[in-house]
Parts: sequence; structure tokens; C-alpha cells
Amino acid sequence: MRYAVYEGKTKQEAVDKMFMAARMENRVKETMLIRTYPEERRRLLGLKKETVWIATACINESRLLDRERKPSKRSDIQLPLFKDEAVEAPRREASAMSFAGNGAHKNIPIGPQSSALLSSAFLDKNKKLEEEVETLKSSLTQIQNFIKSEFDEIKEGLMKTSRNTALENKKKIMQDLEISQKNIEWTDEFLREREFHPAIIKDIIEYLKTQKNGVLIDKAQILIAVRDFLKGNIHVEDILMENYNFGNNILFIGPTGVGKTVTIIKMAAHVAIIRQKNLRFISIDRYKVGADSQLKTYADLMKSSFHPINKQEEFFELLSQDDTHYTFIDTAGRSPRDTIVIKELADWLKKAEKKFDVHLVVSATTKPKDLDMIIESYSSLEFAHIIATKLDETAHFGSILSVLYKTKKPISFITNGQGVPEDFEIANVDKLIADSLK
Ligand SMILES: Nc1nc2c(ncn2[C@@H]2O[C@H](COP(=O)(O)OP(=O)(O)OP(=O)(O)O)[C@@H](O)[C@H]2O)c(=O)[nH]1
Ligand SMILES: [Mg+2]
Repeated sequence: MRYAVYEGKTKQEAVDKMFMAARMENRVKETMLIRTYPEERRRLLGLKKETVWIATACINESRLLDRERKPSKRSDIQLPLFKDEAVEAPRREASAMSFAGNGAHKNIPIGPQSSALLSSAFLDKNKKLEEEVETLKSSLTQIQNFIKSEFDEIKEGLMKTSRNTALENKKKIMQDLEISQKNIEWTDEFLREREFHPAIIKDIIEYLKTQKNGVLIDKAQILIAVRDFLKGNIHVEDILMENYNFGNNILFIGPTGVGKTVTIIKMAAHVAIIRQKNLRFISIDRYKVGADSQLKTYADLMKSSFHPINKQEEFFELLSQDDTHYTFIDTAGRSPRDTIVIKELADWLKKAEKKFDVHLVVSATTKPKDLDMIIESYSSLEFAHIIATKLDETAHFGSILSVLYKTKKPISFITNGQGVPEDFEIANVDKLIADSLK
């Protein structure tokens, strides 16, 4: 006894293979099918699973040997191994019979045994073809299934990747938004700490929100954008000490104690002395009689005349005497709430019918919330410049920049100490902006 194993994609295929082998080896009778069973196989580096069918056959070899020893009977004749032989052999047999004899055609009928052999051969051939077609069909289906499953996997993979990318993008946008929001809060706090007025902070933040995405997530870029905003919204005027040409009647206004008197002395010293021009001082103080001793002292030092006045007529009288090059007019500081005095002064200036170069003096230490009242109160005097004093007393210049932003007036000078005439210089807006964002 010997055992043989046949494998097929289907049960039928495995069995057919077994019979095929039996026929080929001329041992159909000696071959017996024992069992068929499915078995799982892995292919494509173990990635794909497939099932194959196994047919196990038992071959009786002793019977085979016996048969070979005995001459076979007619009934034991095995079918030819090859299909062509199966068809051709009976055909040859038949035609041999048809053309037998001395050349004359005899219609000799084929005997029943030959005819049975012929139809069996045809059936066998048909069956084989059918089997082959079936095998091909099943292979085709398998290939189709394989392609479909591979394609589905690829499709799913691509969809997963694009889903992941979209998810990542969304996550990044959300993160950026969160950072941007925090940075806006940080900017608000940063500018508040540096004494910027709430209105300018609001405008800056609105401006930042219009910037490209990347700006709001980077603090360094935010500061650059803030700087650009301030530069673009603060009016700058070129001022030359040697060629100061904004008018000869220079008048200082502003709240009390901001440094008007000291600063007007500083300016007079720089403008008039550099240009070697004669000058005079007028002090308009209708309340503090004798409070101008400091101005008088400096006027004396500069060999200039000093005129304390408290009446409108005196003021007009002095203005009409136009024999000096520069007239520096100091005013007594009042509380910005004291609008009657400010309006009165505005009335004087209007009636004087002269051109006045009016400077609003503001201390850098002014609280942002007091700026509105100062700007509003002094607006009736139509000031042309801002002077920022006491920059040495604070590290935060937001208030000054806020005044410039709100009034749209240029800054002329800054003072950064009590020294006369030093601690006075032409304002540099770029430096002021840079210092205010440190
Ligand atoms: N630290 C510092 N102090 C200054 C500066 N400018 C002025 N001061 C001082 O501020 C004080 C007030 O200065 P004034 O010039 O009298 O101020 P004012 O605006 O004329 O005051 P009123 O006449 O009362 O309205 C003085 O002690 C000055 O020395 C400055 O730039 N830095
Ligand atoms: Mg004064």
C-alpha cells in the first residue's frame, strides 16, 4: 500500500487531480480516495490567508504488480492516457475497418464496443474541458477577490491618511487659535503695564487680528507688528534747532507741575542761543503773583526781558511791540478741570490775531486714564506740538505715545531730567516706540 496526497483550490479540484494521476499511471482500480479536508495556507509573506483542499488516496500496489504479471483481458483495457489518443485510437480503428479489402468502399458499421469506447472518450474530453474551465473560473474569481481586497485596503489606507491629515490640520488650527488668544491677552497686559491708553490698546489688538496667521502665535512678531502700527499712526515732524520755523511766538500750555517753566527755559536756551537771536519771556499767570521767580532768574541770566502779566490788554500790548525775534510765553498750569481759565486763554490768543506755536506739555508719568481729560481740556487752544517731560521718572512711555496717537500731533521735544539747559532734546519717535516696547 502506498498513500498519495493531492492538493486543489477546491475539494473537486483535489479529487480530480487524484483521478487524473490514477489515470495517467493506469491504476484507477487500484486507487481509493480515503479522505478530503481543507487546510489553511499563508502566502505573500504571510499577509494573505487562503484555504486549499487535500485529497488523500490509498494505492494498492500489490494489485498493480499482479495485473502487470497477468495478460489483461479485453474488458480490463484501460483508457488511453492522453485525450487525443482517446479520440484518435477508436477513429483509426473505425477507418481501418471502412477501407479494408481490395480498395472498394464498404460501409461497415462500427461495432457496439467501438462506439461505446468512442463516446466514453468524448465524454472524458468534455469533462476535462469543463474541469479546466471551472479551474480557470475559480482562479479568476480568486484573482478578482484578491485585487478587490488589495484595492479596498489601499483605499481605506488613503482615506485614513487623509482623515488623519485633516484631523492634524484641525488640531493645529485649534492650537494656533488658543495660542493666538493667549497672546492677545498677553499683548493687552503688556501694553497696559507700559501705560498705554485702553483705546490705543484696543486699536492695536484689532490691527493684530488683521495680521497673517503666523503673527499672533509669535510674541516677537507681535511686538514687530505693534511697533509698525505705532510708527504708521504717529505723526512725525522734522525739527531742527538751527532752523526752528514754526513761529516766533512760542507758547507752552499744560497741567500744573509738568515742567512747563523749566522746559521753556531749556528751549529758549537751545533755540535762541544757537541761533544768536534776541528773545523775551512773557508769563501769563492770573493767580500766582510772584510765582515766576525761576523764569525771571533765567531771563536775567540770558539777558532777556521778562514780562509777568495778568491782564488781556497787557498781553496784546506786549505782542504789538514786535522788536524781538522770539517770544516765549509761559502759562500757569491749571488743573485740566479748570476749563474756564483754558477757554479764557484760548479767547486771548484768538483776539491777539497772531500766529502762536503752541506746545502742550505732558509728563510721561501721566496716568493713561487722565489723558482723555487733558487732551479734551486743552484742545480749545489748538496746540500744534506735544512736549513730553520727565522721561527720566518712568520706564513706561505708553502714555506719551497714546497722546501722540490720539491727538495726531507731532512730538517736538522731550526732557529727561531737571538740569537746565541740558536734559532736553529733539524727540526721536522711533526710539520712543522702541523704548516703550521693551
Ligand atoms: N525729573 C524731572 N523733573 C523735571 C523735569 N522737567 C521739570 N521737572 C521738575 O518738575 C517740577 C515742576 O516744574 P515746573 O517747570 O515748575 O512745572 P510747571 O509746569 O511750570 O508748573 P506750574 O507752573 O505750576 O504749572 C520742577 O521741580 C522741575 O525741576 C524732567 O524732565 N525730569
Ligand atoms: Mg510754571
